Amino acid sequence: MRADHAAALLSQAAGIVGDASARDRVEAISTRARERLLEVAVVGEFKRGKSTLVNALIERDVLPTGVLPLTAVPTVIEPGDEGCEVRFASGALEHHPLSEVARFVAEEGNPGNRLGVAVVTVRLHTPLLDEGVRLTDTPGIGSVLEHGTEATTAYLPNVDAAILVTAADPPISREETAFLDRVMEHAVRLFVVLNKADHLDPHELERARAFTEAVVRRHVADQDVKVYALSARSDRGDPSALASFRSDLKRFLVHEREATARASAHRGLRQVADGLRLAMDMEREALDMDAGRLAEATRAFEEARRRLAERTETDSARLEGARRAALRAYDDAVEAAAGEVTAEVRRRTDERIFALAGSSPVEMIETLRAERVDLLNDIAGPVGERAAAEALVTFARGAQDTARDVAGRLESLARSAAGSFGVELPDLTLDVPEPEVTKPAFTYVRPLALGDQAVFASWRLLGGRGVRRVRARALEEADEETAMYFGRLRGALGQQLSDDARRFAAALRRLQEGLECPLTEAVERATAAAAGSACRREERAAELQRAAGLVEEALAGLSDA
Ligand SMILES: Nc1nc2c(ncn2[C@@H]2O[C@H](COP(=O)(O)OP(=O)(O)O)[C@@H](O)[C@H]2O)c(=O)[nH]1
Ligand SMILES: [Mg+2]
Repeated sequence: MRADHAAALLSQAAGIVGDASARDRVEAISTRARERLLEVAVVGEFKRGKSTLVNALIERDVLPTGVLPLTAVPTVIEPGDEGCEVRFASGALEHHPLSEVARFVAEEGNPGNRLGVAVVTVRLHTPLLDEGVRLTDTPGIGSVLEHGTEATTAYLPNVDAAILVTAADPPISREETAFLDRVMEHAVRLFVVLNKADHLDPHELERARAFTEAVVRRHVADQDVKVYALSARSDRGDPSALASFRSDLKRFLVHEREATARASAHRGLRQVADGLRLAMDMEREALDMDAGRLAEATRAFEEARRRLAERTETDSARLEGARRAALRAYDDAVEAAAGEVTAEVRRRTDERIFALAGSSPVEMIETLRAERVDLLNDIAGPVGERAAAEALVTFARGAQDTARDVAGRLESLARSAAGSFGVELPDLTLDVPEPEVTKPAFTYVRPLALGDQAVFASWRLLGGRGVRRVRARALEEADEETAMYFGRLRGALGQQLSDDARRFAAALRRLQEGLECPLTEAVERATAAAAGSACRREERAAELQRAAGLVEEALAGLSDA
């Protein structure tokens, strides 16, 4: 049975029963299932033709090609009103026309990412995007390749499919095969494109394709991966190869969309159905109770609800605790590596001072400052990323514990409600949310340096002693900036975790209300119905009977699918 048929039956049943909140939930579940976008990441080494391929897939030249991309800035392409949204590391948001994308994502327009861009989101309508797809053009493979499985666990699960773009010259690289291993761990559907087919003659091309396929299959044993040899550039090679890739990709996306939407809608709908069924059973039993017994059952239910409310109050505190534990994990990881990072930054600074020996003190300090952003991204970057990933994993673990607790207490509310009204406890499906953790948007930008140029200039007169002063000053700045790097990343992480915690608390609240509201309303309706005439009670019993039939039909449909 299709989820929308089950949804229609449940909505009708909720209408008969008079449970408006169940009807709203059914509506929300259907909308969410329809609106969820599939995430497709396009990865590969620089210059493989990723951006060219994305443009070919969306049939518009939106992304700059043949440019040096900024490693820290991914470009997200999703369906929406035409335009480009630039999010900065500072949190600021700007809107620009599509023609300006290059200004923010390419080294040329934004050298060293001095604008501090975190992510660029391009919106437009094209047939592929309107299927409900979000593409991410990643700047290079390093940004999706994480260190260690735990770290990747925090990032990759949200990706539905990855397109690895490689080419024959040079052949598939170590970084690219390392990426394949990650794909394996996370059951992400993989497509491999061997681009620039027009560079090879048919014989060479077939050999390159077979070689790439053999390498891929060695790494991704459980997927029957096909390697698509094609030319992403529309003015090169055989256009039918690109067309065939596009149609396979589209077929997968349409199918996957239906399957994932169906799976999540089914879980949600089953929960609504279980809640409705229990509520109806309670109300039916109540219709046959005498006033004294009904009052007693209601009191017992209220008591169970009160206990539930007490424990609910601690959820936010527990999530806040998980957030703090996450930041501690970050601090510990940074602290463990800080000595090494500082020493390496100093060593590289010294090397540069030696290389810059002919320059004046002012020039030397300015050059070292300008180079420090890259130096820190290089040395502190991977450490920071690992530490942030550890923090996210720590948070996710704490959030999962909280979710398990909520599920346990909802089961006990249902048990106590069923017990006091003397109805059989159904198998409850609780659509327990998974915490979604997001990697913080962070780009290190140069701090404002307040240098005293006159003092630096005067150091020239000191000869060898002047160089010593430059060195002392440069090392001091290097130390300060290393600490600043980790501090700013911590700030971005803390903010991100607060957002994640807030969203997760809301999801847990929805889970709880999904069961608590229908039961509470059922008890209220039962009290009202029990006070009515015998004739009205009979009518109500018949309505409940009819609604129960619809719920059973919906549940039967949801369980065969
Ligand atoms: N001959 C040929 N060149 C291509 C093809 N696809 C991309 N290119 C070129 O390869 C260069 C890098 O492409 P780009 O999309 O910027 O690569 P990215 O860094 O992976 O995003 C550009 O000059 C493209 O024009 C292709 O199919 N054939
Ligand atoms: Mg590119």
